[in-house]
Amino acid sequence: MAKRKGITVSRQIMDSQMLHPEATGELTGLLNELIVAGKIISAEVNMAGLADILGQSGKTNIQGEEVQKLDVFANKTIKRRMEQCGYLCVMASEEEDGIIPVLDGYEGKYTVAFDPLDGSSNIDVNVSIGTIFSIHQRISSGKQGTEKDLLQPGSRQVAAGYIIYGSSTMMVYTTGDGVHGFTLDPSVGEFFLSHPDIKIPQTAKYYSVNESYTNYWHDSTRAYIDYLKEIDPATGRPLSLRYIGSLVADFHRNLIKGGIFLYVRDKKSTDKPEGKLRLLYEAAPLAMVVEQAGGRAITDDGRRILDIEPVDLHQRVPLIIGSKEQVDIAESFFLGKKG
Ligand code: P6P
Repeated sequence: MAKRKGITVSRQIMDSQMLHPEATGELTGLLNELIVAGKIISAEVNMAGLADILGQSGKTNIQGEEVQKLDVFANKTIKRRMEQCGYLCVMASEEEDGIIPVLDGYEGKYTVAFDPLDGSSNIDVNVSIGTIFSIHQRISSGKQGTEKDLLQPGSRQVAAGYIIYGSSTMMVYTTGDGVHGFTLDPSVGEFFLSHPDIKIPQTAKYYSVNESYTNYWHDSTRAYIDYLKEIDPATGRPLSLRYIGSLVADFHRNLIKGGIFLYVRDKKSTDKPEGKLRLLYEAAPLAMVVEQAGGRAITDDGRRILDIEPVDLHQRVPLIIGSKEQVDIAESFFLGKKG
C-alpha cells in the first residue's frame, strides 16, 4: 500500500491494522499510548534548558549509571501511561531492576520493554537523545504477566522503534511491515509521516565506534577499523567517523544515510564482558528496525541479534548494526575470515 506523506502516525497505524483482519486494535491502542508519552517527553526535553529539569537526580540505576532528572521524568511518564492503558500484562524499563506490573484489572496481551531516555549523559549538552521500545505478545497465562513474557527473542517482537528528541522529534517504528518515520509538528501536536518506508542504504557512509577504547580492542576489531580507514575505491575516500555517544542519534543517522555502529567486547571491560548495550531495551528493538529497513544486526561472534534468547532483563550484548554490505564485511573480520 502506498504510504501517503503527511498522514498522521495514528492513521498509519490504523492502515497497518487494516492489513491484519485478525487485529483487535490493541496494538494500535498501545502504540498510540506510546505516542502520547513521546509527545509529553518531547515537550519536557525541549524545555529542559529552561525548567529545573537538567542535571543529575542524585540517584544511580541498576546499570550503576548516574540518573538524570529527565531520565526519571521520562521513565515515570511512560510507566504511568502504560500501567493503565489496558494493553499490557507486564513491562520492563532499562532504569528499573525488576519487572513492572500493570494496574490490577488493566491487564492486556502485550509486553513492552523500554529505555526511557537513551543517551541521557548528553541531555545537558543539547545532543539528541531518545526513547526506545520493544513490544511482544505475552506467552504466560493468568492476569499479571511474568519475566518470561519479557525474556523472548527479538525475532518474536510484534513492534519496535524509537522516538528521537533532536532538531525535530521523530518517531521511527515497525510492526513488521517496513519502517516508517514520523516528524512531530509541535504547533499542532501531531506526528506526520515524513519518511515513508525507510530503507537503510546498502553502502555505509559513516562508521560509529568509540575510538578511545582503541588500546583495549581485540585484534579483529582493530583490523576492521583499520580497514575502514583505508581509501574506498568506490568513493576515493575512507568512511567518515561519526560517534556522538547517543545510540539512538548514531543509529538514526546511519539508518537514513548509511552506516555501521559498533559497540563490541574489548580487553578492558571486565565488568561488562558482553559490552555495554542492553539486549532488551537497545539491541533487539533496533535490530528489528534495521532488518525491516534492509540492514543487519549481529554480535562480534556472528550471532544474529534477533535470534538471541534472553536470560536476564538487563543482559548486555555486543552490537554491530547498520548497512548490510558493511555488516557483512565486519562479520568477515570478526569471524577471522579477513584481515
Ligand atoms: P560510551 C549512552 O549512555 C549509551 O548507552 C548509548 O546511548 C551510547 O551509544 C553508549 O552508551 C555510549 O557509550 O562507552 O561510548 O560512552
